[in-house]
Amino acid sequence: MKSDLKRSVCPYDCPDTCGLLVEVVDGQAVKITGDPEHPYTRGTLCPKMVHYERTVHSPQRLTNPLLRIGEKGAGQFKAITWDEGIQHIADRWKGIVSDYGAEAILPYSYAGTMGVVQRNCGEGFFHRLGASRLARTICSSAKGYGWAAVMGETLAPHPEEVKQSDFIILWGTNVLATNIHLLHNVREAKKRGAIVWLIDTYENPTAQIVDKVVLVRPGSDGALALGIMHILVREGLIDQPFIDRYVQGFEQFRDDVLPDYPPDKVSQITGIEVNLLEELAAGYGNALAPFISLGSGLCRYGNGAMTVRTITCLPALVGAWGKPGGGLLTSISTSKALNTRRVTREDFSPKSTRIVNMNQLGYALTELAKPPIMSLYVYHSNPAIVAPDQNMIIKGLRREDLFTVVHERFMTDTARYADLILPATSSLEHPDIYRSYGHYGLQRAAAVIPPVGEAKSNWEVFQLLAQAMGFKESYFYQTTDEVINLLLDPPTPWLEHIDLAKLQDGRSVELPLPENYKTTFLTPSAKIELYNPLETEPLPRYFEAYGDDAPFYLMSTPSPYSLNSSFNERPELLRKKEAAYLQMNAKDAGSKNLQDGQRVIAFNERGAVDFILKLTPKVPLGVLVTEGLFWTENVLGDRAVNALTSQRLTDQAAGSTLYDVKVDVRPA
Ligand SMILES: Nc1nc2c(c(=O)[nH]1)N[C@H]1C(S)=C(S)[C@@H](COP(=O)(O)OP(=O)(O)OC[C@H]3O[C@@H](n4cnc5c(=O)[nH]c(N)nc54)[C@H](O)[C@@H]3O)O[C@H]1N2
Ligand SMILES: Nc1nc2c(c(=O)[nH]1)N[C@H]1C(S)=C(S)[C@@H](COP(=O)(O)OP(=O)(O)OC[C@H]3O[C@@H](n4cnc5c(=O)[nH]c(N)nc54)[C@H](O)[C@@H]3O)O[C@H]1N2
Ligand code: SF4
Ligand SMILES: [Mo]
Repeated sequence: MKSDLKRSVCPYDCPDTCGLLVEVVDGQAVKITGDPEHPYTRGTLCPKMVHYERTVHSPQRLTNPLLRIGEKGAGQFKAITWDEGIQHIADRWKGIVSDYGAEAILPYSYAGTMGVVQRNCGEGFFHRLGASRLARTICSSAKGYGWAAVMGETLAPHPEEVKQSDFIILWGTNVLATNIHLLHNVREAKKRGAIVWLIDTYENPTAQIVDKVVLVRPGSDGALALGIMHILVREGLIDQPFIDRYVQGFEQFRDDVLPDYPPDKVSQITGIEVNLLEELAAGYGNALAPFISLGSGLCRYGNGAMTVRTITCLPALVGAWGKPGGGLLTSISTSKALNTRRVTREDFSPKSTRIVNMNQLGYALTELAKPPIMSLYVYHSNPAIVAPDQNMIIKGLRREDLFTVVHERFMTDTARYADLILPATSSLEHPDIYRSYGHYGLQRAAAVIPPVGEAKSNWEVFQLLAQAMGFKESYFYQTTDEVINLLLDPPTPWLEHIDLAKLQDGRSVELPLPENYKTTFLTPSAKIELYNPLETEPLPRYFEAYGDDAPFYLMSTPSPYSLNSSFNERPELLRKKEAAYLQMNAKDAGSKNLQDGQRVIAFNERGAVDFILKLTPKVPLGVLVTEGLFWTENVLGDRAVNALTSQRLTDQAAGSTLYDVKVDVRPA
């Protein structure tokens, strides 16, 4: 038995983008370890990926194209060949295009793989087809918008910076589950004496490792940030020389906005005691190098973009950007390092086609007209579980006249509703190149094992579809490696200074950061824009989230043992998640006459979902928490948590409002 050790990259939607070493025996991946030579992740992996080979070679992998033979959603299929499958799709699509126009076809994809080619190559195909476009805003578009309203295209701080900070705020992020390598850096800072605060809506698992926890009323963080800044100004804890040199609009902000947010008023809005507010503001204002790690939870509200914009103003007031270890990290954007447009091929689009928001798939499938959606093509996403308003999505997927194709590795809830399923490769079976949104690494990965069964990669399927639809553009007839090369050549300014040989060899390379990048503000004014004249609200202010007419806010947050709806194929990880629990404060349970361990139903105007009640002091009054997304086969009832969430969008950037949801609870 010959054993080979090959390099690869974790393909999942996680900021860490770890380097992997894969032991391959006879074409099978037998062991996965972290790559100790990876400059940032240095050989450690999370509990999900230490046995990635169990996902790759899972007995549940889809290995053949499948055609529906039973009712929609019943999960009855027969195996067909790839030729039959592709021909069937092309025939149906040609009919739909001639009867309704190509906009009656809707692609749906998100982040099953983060590889730049496999993730984006479908866009070239669907632009050429003239299909409706998908606004891919389920995750954190509002966060990106809020950051950019203040900082423009300024580069995010390197995550190693946090090691030098003496005061760290983990704001709306459960790094123990979702960003473990940042947590390593936080721990190192802590060893050197840094004080760490967590600001969240409940004591999430990361609370165990911090010094102070602030529980904020869901959706009210904007008011909290304004309250902190009010105190900073009142106490003179601002960095006036930094402000004079680098900040636009401080005086207006100080005089027109901050007086409206005194501590007692902010305490009422946020539910945070005035003393704690004062302590937090004093700690932040007196720190030598305060650092904020800002998660996405708080951006998924009706006021999410404004909340992020407001928090992003904080480091400017204390001059944190000018100090090693200071600043604020939301996401790292290195999209400009690659020629991504050479893969997404906007230029193939015949005209500006209709845009459908991915958070409103339910409406799109049930209410959209002129033309209605007659075909849905889902790849590397599982909207029946991850997207809001599950009942409306399922109503749409049940439509007899909707032709649904799902390209997947597993029989997900979405795949069950397909008319035709195509088996997808895992990341070990196809080549790609990976950027990261948590560090500055770039890494190319080759396929390290042959495809499992008859699985094909996203790019290979779009090539077959292009051929069957009669597309002649040479773009569609290139190998995956040739497409990767399009991204790298001609080299963007960022790539001019990296070790290309190392990249081609499959090792991670760090994109170089310019000197003084933390005080080089890439905004129209070249300053940090507290006042932004291009915004309809030129100055940040607080307004309320949507909420619902129900008593409890519902947080549906990530679990360490799954990633969105991925990893539900792993029995040992499912066992660690135990069950779909609904965490509740004992006092709230008492007033509802509910007991620990009891089966309950959370409900609102959109749906009803069964949970097992778990009483815990970690959740404050008026808040409920469920950790992890489950496939429906692993929950108690027939619906999962997104039957409760809404299709409403954020204030800016058309993001999801997955946490801006209220429910009531009753015994099952
Ligand atoms: N209630 C609630 N809902 C949420 C969230 C939440 O916190 N609460 N989180 C939201 C967030 S932040 C996000 S980003 C979205 C994520 O939503 P998605 O991007 O849909 O993520 P996954 O659920 O991981 O589903 C990805 C699917 O892609 C498949 N896949 C993996 N690799 C490939 C491949 O190479 N090709 C193909 N064709 N398929 C592949 C996997 O098997 C998996 O079933 O979910 C959102 N939904
Ligand atoms: N293990 C694991 N890792 C993951 C994922 C996963 O599902 N599992 N998902 C991946 C994806 S797609 C993403 S986008 C990232 C997400 O990662 P992050 O953006 O870092 O956010 P999360 O860790 O999801 O934590 C969200 C936190 O926000 C809190 N929160 C909700 N509402 C509010 C509010 O109004 N105010 C405040 N202050 N806090 C609030 C929640 O309680 C929760 O603790 O993680 C990625 N990594
Ligand atoms: S999911 Fe995140 S932490 Fe886990 S191996 Fe992948 S990149 Fe690393
Ligand atoms: Mo996400």
